[in-house]
Amino acid sequence: MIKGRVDMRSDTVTLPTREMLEAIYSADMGDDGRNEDYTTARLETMAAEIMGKEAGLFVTSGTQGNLVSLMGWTKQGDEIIVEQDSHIYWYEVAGSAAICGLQCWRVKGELGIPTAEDIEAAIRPPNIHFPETTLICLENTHNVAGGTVMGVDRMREIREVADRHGIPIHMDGARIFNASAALGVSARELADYCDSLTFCLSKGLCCPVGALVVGPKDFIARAKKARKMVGGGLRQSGVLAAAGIVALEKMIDRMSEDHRRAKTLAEAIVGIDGVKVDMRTVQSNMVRMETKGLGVKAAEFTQALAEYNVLALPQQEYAVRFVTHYYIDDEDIEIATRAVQAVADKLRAD
Ligand code: TLP
Repeated sequence: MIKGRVDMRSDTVTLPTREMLEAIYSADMGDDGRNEDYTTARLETMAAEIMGKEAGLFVTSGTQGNLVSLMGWTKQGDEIIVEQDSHIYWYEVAGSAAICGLQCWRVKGELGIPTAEDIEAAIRPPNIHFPETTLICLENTHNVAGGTVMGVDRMREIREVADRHGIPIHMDGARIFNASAALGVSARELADYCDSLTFCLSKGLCCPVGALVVGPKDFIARAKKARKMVGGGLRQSGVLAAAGIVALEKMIDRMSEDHRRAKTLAEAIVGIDGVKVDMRTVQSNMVRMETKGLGVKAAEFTQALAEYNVLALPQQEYAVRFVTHYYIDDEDIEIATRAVQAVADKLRAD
């Protein structure tokens, strides 16, 4: 991290820890295309075990994980159900359409969390004119809604709908360990309600690159072939997987620390004149702040904030996102709070 800079744009800015770099240095490697990279194989097995699934697949990014999962479950011309503001719909370059040939049916959730009834209503009945609904996608935690968490009861209800209609569920669990920490249940319990799940190593877990897809063996075999098709076949990927193993062993249990700091920041800035934070959304490691009351767009606000060496993401026209992570400590939260206060004061004075 750049010294003196408080970077809260995303948890993707995290650097590998010293322990990860040491593990990378001594990693056992081979050609994964020949199933000879034993470090990658170990990471895939670990991921599958943690999530209680038959098999795992190492992929280069969360986006690639979601893409090969869609390819593994669907065929061209199908329809998939996603939440209205899901990452798959907004931020994955329409890979679902361009590469998989899918149409997304968007269901609006309350703070990003859809109801089982709304999902059921979106499933297409048999009709010669209709595409077939072949996948339900969930996102936990939900990025655009501000890191909101889908609880176990809702997941169970959606699972019941999926089972009634014989449709698999894929979870974009890029931040599943944040969801797990926020709910106080294991990631495995959350994964139990899904057929497949993607989770990221390169966000709160601090790895330089990588994500995992887990699910049933036959699905993982299809996803692996799809990964090859999109150019994601790997060679000495142990160089990355070694960091992933450290992440799964050492980084998962500290998520609630990030959540505590996000809450501290939210509570400190919500009282500032003109700053709006919907405290209901502060559930994990994100704080979503609205700038309308200050009379500026998010990008103008973050630009002013950067002058205080505090970086936040202008996520939508009037929404700024702060994300806590391993490299943000209590002092950084105080610095960020003072910077938000200073920018807000200045904007009001102008
Ligand atoms: N999200 C990134 C950017 O896309 C904005 C971020 O900084 O939050 N699912 C979810 C819910 C995500 O938030 C992300 C990344 C992904 C998938 C994609 O992961 P990557 O970036 O590894 O492709």
